[in-house]
This record gives sequence, structure tokens and C-alpha cells, in this order.
Amino acid sequence: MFSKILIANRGEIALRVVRAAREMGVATVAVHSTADSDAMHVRMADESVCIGPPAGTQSYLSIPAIISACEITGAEAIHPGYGFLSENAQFVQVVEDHDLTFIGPTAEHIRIMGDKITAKDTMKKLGVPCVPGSDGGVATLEDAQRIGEEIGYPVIIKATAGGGGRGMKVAKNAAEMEKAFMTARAEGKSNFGNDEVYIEKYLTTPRHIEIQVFGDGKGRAVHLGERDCSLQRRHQKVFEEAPGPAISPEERAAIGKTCAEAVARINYIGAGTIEFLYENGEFYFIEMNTRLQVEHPVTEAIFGVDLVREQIRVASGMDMSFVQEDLTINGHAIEVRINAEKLPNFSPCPGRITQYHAPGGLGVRMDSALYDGYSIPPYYDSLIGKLIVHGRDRTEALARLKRALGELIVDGVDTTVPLFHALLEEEAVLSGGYNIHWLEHWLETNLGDG
Ligand code: MV4
Repeated sequence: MFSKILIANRGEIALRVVRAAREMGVATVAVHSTADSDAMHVRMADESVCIGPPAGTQSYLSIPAIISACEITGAEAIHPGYGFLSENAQFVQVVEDHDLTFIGPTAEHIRIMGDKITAKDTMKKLGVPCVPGSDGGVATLEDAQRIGEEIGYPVIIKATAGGGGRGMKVAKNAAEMEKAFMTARAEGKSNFGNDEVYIEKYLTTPRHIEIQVFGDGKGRAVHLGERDCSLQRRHQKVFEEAPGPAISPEERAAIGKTCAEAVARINYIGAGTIEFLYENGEFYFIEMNTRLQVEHPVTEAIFGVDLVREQIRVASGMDMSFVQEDLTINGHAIEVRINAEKLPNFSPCPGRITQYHAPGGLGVRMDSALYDGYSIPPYYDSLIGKLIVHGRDRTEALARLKRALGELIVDGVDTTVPLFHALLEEEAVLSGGYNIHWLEHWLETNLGDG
């Protein structure tokens, strides 16, 4: 096991990693920008290093600064959290070149899954069900039009370097193909320096279901069921739950086995998420995320495992602390993302927290780096906390969520808390009968958003 690890991140996820490491007897190094000198992750870690000015590009994304921080503190491994350098294959290469350990997958796995055509091709060969569409990239408009006719409209054109909703265009019919194809290519070129695109059948009313997988890098892997993350706004998740209200135990076991076997075959190491669209009882692979996700706590709640602890274990060469048969689901968990944002437009709302009180009690977990008097800097993501509730069933989890939201006090800035109070009055949320479009329609109707 490592003696000391460095956390190349900030906010609640940096705290999350400090907590896991401390329970394992592993010392932690926080890194921070000059804007984060007073941040909670700096206070809670064993030691800290200032790595640059406020801009993420000059601090949390600065590979030389982070490697230097490892060298001066003697940290042996780096946990990247999510975002920032967590899915940067070049960073992983540099980490390894300095004889440090990246707590996450290999550069090669990150590279494969970062290119969406390669990811899909890889998953297809591993037996994972994919959305029908082009076989690889589509180079010309003529090919795009032919494929449109073959698979039938509507279709979606996606940039291979995109993902998470960036660089996608829908063509509802043949007449829309030219514009959609050209725009997707142009956006791929300008946003990612890569104009390669692929085409899929456009699924009109799916749910976003993602399977949590975990590998030891030695050919063993498990799945930890699914999360339903369909409630999103502009590709930002706002409410996530596990298990998925639409997924049966038989479906979970089958897709979970497929995913676990797939990642075992490629010797995947660490936490991964295989994203699917789910429609009419079928799963369709769209992307794989090679990182710990923001919403990992709902999976931790229902399986009773510490995913960050497992990440650190396997990165140090140890085995996972469980096998598939040990992993059984207990109850239901829901996470809501508390953002410092002003409704109805979700505009960022940084500023000073005049009062903070975290909810507590049975089945309540608040992952946040807030404290009384803290000033939320304007330079980073607006996520300031995640409220995760766990109950014996979905009904209990919903009641607990409402109760916990009522206890939460975040004064001084606007937050997304009022949105959750309102959503908990909605039949579609209470019944779990939503899809990926439900929230955006609701926001338009109820807040005039969009
Ligand atoms: C799709 C789709 C419909 N059909 N692919 C958006 C994010 C990226 N991960 C994939 N996305 C989509 N891909 C096919 N073939 C609809 C979306 C999509 C979506 C997916 C998940 C959650 C929210 C979404 C909102 C709009 C569109």
C-alpha cells in the first residue's frame, strides 16, 4: 500500500479521497490554486502545495505543476478525482514516466474510450449491445445519406472526439442530413481538432442507464448494478438514483454480467462506467467513462462499498476487497446535485456562504466542501454539494430526501435546492416514470427555461 498519495482535484471530491485514504492509513497531499488557499480540501489533507493561479488551465490542469508537487512531497500516487486530468491519457503517460502511479485506468484504456468510434467498436467486439448505426466513421455526405436510408430516420451524427453531449446533431429526415452532417463535422473540428463522425439511429425517448464496473487489472472484474441518470439539463445530471426504477433484477444481472465480462477481457483496472440508452426493454451502449463519477455515492450506498478505497487498493497492486457474489443490493439511494446557481436559468452564483448547515440522521450523506464563511470562487464548476439519501426502498428514500432538503441551510448564494423541492411534488419523479427529455420539458413549462 502507498504511504502517501496526492489528490489532483478540489472541492467535495478531493475531500472524498482524503476520507478514504485516511481510513486506510494513507497520508494525503492536497494541491490548490491561489483562489483555493482557504478551501476545505487544503485544510483536511495532511499537507498541501500551491500549484498556480486561479485558472484551472494553470493549476488543476497543469501537468508539470502536479508532477512537481508529487516530487517535493514524496507522494507515490495521484488520485485525479473526476473532471480536470481524470481522463487525460497523456497525463497518465507522464505520471508513469515519472515512476508514479495513476489511481485509475491505463493511458491505453483512456485513449480507447476517449475516441467514441474506437470505444464502440471495442465494446461491440466484446459483446456489449450497441445502438445500430454506421460501422465506424463516415467520411462523406454520400455515405451519410446512404446510411441514413439503411438505418432509417431519425439519426444522430456524433463527433468521435465528442461525448457527454458535445458535437452531436440530429437529422429527422433525409432533407436534414446535409446540414446535420456538415455541422457535426465542423463542430468536431473546431472543438476537438477532429472532424471524424459516426452515425446512429436516434432513440427518441430513452432513459440514461449507466452500469458501474470495477476491475483489478489482472482479468477480474465485477459490476455494481446501474444508476438511472435520466434527469439532466443540457447534459448536466441533476438527480441520480440506484437501482434504476425501470430495471428488473433479471435485466440488471444480464447487462451487468455482459459489462463485467467485457472489462475483465481487456484487463481494465479501477472504476469505470458503461453508459447506455435504455428504451423498450433494450440496452444500447453509447460511451464508457474511465473515471470515478460524481454520482458514485448512490452505488456505494446500496452496495455498502467504498469505491475510492477500492481504487486505491487496486492501484497499489492489491485485489479488490469483494467478488461478484459478495455484491448484493440493499435498498434504494438518490443523489441530488446542489449547485451554486440561480434559477430559472441556472446561471452560476459564486459568493460568500453566510450560513451552512448540513442535514444528517439515518440514511443521509452530504458530500460537500462548504463551511460557514467560505467564499465560492468563480473559476470552477458550480457543484457545491451532493446530498445522498438511502432508504429501504424508493418510497423511503424519497421521503428521506424531502426531509433532508428541509434541514439543509446554504445561505448567501442561490442554489438548486428549490428545484428539488419542486421536483419532489411531481408524479413523474415520485413514480420514476421519466426519460432523458422529461426534465427539460418540465423546466420549460414550469420555469420558462430554454
Ligand atoms: C443519443 C441519443 C439518442 N440516440 N444517441 C447525449 C449525451 C451523450 N452521452 C449521448 N447523448 C445522446 N445520445 C442516440 N443514438 C440521445 C442523447 C441524449 C441524452 C443522453 C443521455 C442523457 C441525456 C440526453 C439528452 C439529450 C440527448
